Amino acid sequence: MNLKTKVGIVGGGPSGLMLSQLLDLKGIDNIVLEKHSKEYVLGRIRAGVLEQGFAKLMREAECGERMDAEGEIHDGFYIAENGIKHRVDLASHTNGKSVVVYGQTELTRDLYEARAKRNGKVIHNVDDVKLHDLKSKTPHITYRSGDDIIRIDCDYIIGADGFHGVSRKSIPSNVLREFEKVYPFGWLGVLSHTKPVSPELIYAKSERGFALCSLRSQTLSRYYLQVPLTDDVKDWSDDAFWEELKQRLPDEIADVLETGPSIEKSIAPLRSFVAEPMRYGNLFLAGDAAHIFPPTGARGLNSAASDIYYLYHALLNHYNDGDDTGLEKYSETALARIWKAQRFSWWMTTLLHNFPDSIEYDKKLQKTDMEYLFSSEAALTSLAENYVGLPF
Ligand code: RFL
Ligand code: PHB
Repeated sequence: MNLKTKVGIVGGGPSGLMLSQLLDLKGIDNIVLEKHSKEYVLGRIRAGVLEQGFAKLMREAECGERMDAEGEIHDGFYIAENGIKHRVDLASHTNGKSVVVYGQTELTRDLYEARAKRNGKVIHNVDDVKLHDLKSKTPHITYRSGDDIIRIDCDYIIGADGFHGVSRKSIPSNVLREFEKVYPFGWLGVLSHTKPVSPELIYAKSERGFALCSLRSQTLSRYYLQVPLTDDVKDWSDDAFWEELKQRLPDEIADVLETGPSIEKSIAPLRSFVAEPMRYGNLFLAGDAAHIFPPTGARGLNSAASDIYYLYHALLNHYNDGDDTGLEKYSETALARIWKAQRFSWWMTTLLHNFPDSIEYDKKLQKTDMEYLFSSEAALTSLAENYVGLPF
């Protein structure tokens, strides 16, 4: 069977769905191919903090209603260091900017619903996705559905299929450059139906390792612990998790921590990764397909949003005005912002974690970095402007 569309989008995560919805609202036909079922995609617990640029894009995609009703605006967060809590006032350091606490699961659900409402073409459970003739004016995608091979002819292919997807791997290795830093620890995350320990997020550095107190709502908490990569999630009972978390938090926080059964528990390794260029012929990479951030600065999903913003406008200019400048400059423009977000998430990760191989000199610098941060309005402004998201 043959299908035809303008934009073929590989990957039905937040990046792919968002671009699909934005293009469709402007009458640009597209098809999304997703490897997994909708239930599987919605079962992945990931991001929780959205910068304002992302929230704006959700509204532009006519998907912002529930986010605006149920998401929480946070204009600050805490950094705790060995028992002492410091507040980072985002609003006062950024002319009133803030972030929205709204789970990636909910946001993805909103995007799926919006696509369904407009009869968007989102095809699930596709196997063997392959990209062809990327350097030609007539690229195409093939995939397997049961015993059939389906071909989709398109003008452009968007690779929004995450870190393990097929798109980045379709770029010849003599063209693609990959920059990677793997951290010697992971994050053990727990989601639980308990009241969040703090109305605002707490990033806690302690001698036992890093911990994060986050939330999805006033009845749903999300907590993380830095753990060695050798740890197995099966060896972490709920009791062991809560006990370790308490030990890493300031006493006044640990004392009021509400504990309960976990409804999700998983370990994610921490990695910084960038692939360059983000374009090869008529294939454009977006989101986790092109870059990965350690979660410490909450940049992953937010950086996917800026890729989608640039691509959306570049494709609009192409189809509406025959202007290809945005497409030509996409890789350069997107990468400039990505590297700034990489710098920030690397810095925040380095500031807050215990590195097993760090020498005394590194420890002194880490301590000095923290002291400097809370003694300098300039340093706090730099942290705040990066956390709420650099402009795009
Ligand atoms: P996704 O979400 O990985 O979606 C890609 C989709 O492509 C599908 N796929 C394929 N489809 C067709 N054919 C193939 N061959 C395919 N191969 C794969 C996959 O099934 C999937 O559905 O990438 P996308 O859309 O670019 O979105 C990126 C975000 O998911 C990611 O950056 C964030 O979750 C990162 N992240 C955070 N980001 C933030 O901005 N703020 C946060 O607070 C935050 N917290 C986090 C995070 C990521 C975490 N983990 C587990 C990695 C917390 C954690 C713990
Ligand atoms: C989350 O709530 O999952 C979360 C929040 C902030 C981060 C990372 C993850 O920096």
